[in-house]
Amino acid sequence: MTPRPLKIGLTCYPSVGGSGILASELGEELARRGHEVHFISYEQPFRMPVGNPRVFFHPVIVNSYDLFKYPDYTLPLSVKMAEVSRDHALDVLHVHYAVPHATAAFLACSMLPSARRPKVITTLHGTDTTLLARDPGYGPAIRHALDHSDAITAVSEFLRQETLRHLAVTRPIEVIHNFFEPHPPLRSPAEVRRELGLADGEAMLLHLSNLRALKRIDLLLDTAARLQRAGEKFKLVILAGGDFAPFATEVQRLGLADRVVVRQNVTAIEDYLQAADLGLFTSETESFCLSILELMSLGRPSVAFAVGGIPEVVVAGETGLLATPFGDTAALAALVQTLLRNPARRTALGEAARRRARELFSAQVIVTRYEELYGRIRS
Ligand code: GMT
Repeated sequence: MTPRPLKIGLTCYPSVGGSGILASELGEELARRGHEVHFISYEQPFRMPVGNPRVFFHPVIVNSYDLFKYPDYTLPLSVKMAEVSRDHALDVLHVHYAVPHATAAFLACSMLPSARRPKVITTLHGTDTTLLARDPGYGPAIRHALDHSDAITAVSEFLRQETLRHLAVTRPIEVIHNFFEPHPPLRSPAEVRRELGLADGEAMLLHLSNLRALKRIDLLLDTAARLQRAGEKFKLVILAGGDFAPFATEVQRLGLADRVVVRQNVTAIEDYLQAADLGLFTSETESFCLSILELMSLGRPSVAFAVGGIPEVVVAGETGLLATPFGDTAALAALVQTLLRNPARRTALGEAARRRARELFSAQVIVTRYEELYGRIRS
């Protein structure tokens, strides 16, 4: 039976980060399925669908006051969440990344008469519990907000376990993995490779991230330097969701200036995913690693360290290659080399990755699970 269309509020960080991207893609898919979607954030989310009559954006205005040393976002966010819930009769408020969204949802609901309260779902994405939940200044507030959510989901089993380890939450945590639904690329691989200055026979290694400290860009560059010393022909293309300038000196020092190509805040990522030969990631932890899934969806395998939830996404040796222990860039570079030298293996891993992405991490599978969850908590 087709569920009746719902009015759904989605709250996330708008900047380039996996949780905001996931929320944006979820909004797009929910709208496609006939639901009315209301994004609430301080800026329009980076990949929020535009021009869809069922998608709305409600900005949170944060004023600055001399009397505060630190600006506060949680209160204006909660007021906006209450306002949108009331004015649009939201059925569900689905918040992405617990801090501060789950607390803001709790406050918003407290401001509404009980008949007007939407059901609250908190989706945990990673550092909201692996890092912030361990901070005594955040932990109790996060646990309180989770205990008052109508449902909690985590994007991997790893994250579910970590959350239970760091926070004694009383509600069950359901694992609903991330999904990715690629848009058709706008340019051919040849056009993209030309734009990036790739010569014939040069492999394209692709890294996508927000460049935060835990992405370990130092190890990424070290791996590239090892491949260069080994005589491999490649360019490392970095789609950066943050400022790459702090790494420019290291690129020069390692003699990688001709090898590293950086593009900032790219939206048509499918063009680059399709042009890539393989993905390369050096994070010290990831609850999931949406970027690896993005590559898998276009049939491209990745090489990464076997940390956090990455082994739930990548079946080592079947849909990508994973190195251990974390930090062993010699091992990581060796795995990259095996794929650079064996295009047939690369293609086989990539095709298996594409199948796995479609079978386990597609919108069809995952968005349906969110819809079922919305239906369950409302009944
Ligand atoms: O938790 C974070 O570090 C932020 C978050 C983000 O917004 O990018 O990243 C997490 O959420 C993504 C989407 O669910 C996951 O793919 C990332 O693995 C995860 N990052 C970490 O766990 C470090």
